[in-house]
Amino acid sequence: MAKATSKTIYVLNGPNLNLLGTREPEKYGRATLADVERLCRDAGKRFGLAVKFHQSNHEGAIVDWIHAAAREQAAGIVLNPAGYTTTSVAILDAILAAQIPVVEVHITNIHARESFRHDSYVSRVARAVICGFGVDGYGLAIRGLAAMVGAEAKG
Ligand code: CA2
Repeated sequence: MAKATSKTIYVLNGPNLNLLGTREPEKYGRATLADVERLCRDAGKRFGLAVKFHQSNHEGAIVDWIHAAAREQAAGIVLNPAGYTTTSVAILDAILAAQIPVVEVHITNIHARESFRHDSYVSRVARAVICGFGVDGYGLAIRGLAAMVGAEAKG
């Protein structure tokens, strides 16, 4: 894979993920979103990648950040679309337009949960999908994205 010129990745989080660590720990674990941000920045650093980390409860904000990532020619996006996973054609269209690699992440194994969580619009256009590893999935996604774009581990 050719090296990406950009050294920035976006990590985008959908609705209700601001509640991480404060509710339903049996499902989503005890790490907070601030812990996830730290984990992502540390993982990015290992590959010389700066991380722009965002969360929103609003679909349009996520679409806007995908556009921003594309405009800035970011190396890629790690995206947990949360409740928009199975509903958002707008996010699917934004990913198609962006033409940069997207790795979809879910904290839980969505395929072992209710059937309405299974059919992800994002998976149709994502370069890779990770689910069921808890918040460690974010680190795995960044490692995978780094390999995809030819970012080498530092040190
Ligand atoms: O497993 C995931 O990461 C999900 O994307 C999480 C979404 C869910 O709708 C998807 O099916 C799978 C829900 C995010 C809600 O986050 C909360 C975190 C803590 C407490 C309550 C909700």
